[in-house]
Amino acid sequence: MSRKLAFVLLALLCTALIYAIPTIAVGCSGLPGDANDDGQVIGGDVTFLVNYLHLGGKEPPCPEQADANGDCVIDDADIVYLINYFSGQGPAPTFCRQQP
Ligand SMILES: [Ca+2]
Ligand SMILES: [Ca+2]
Repeated sequence: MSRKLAFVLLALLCTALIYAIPTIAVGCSGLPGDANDDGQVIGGDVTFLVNYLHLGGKEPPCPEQADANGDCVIDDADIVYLINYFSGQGPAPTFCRQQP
């Protein structure tokens, strides 16, 4: 099993735990890649994006943070981007830089 596949499976398995713990909305953390706005950029953000994009989960509370690759769109590329970042094979998340 590849490292990336193992990471995705682990993220999916953590879904139940994440949704079992109530969260308090306190505003945006300001961290690119923090899709669930919990103040950290960790595997839970991958889980959050998988749930949002494929399983009917909640919308990102701060959409600009969920756009991890900074291309101004929230899609599967952001999931892959975060996985690459966590595995040390990609750059850190960044914000969308819209053209003027
Ligand atoms: Ca987070
Ligand atoms: Ca994106």
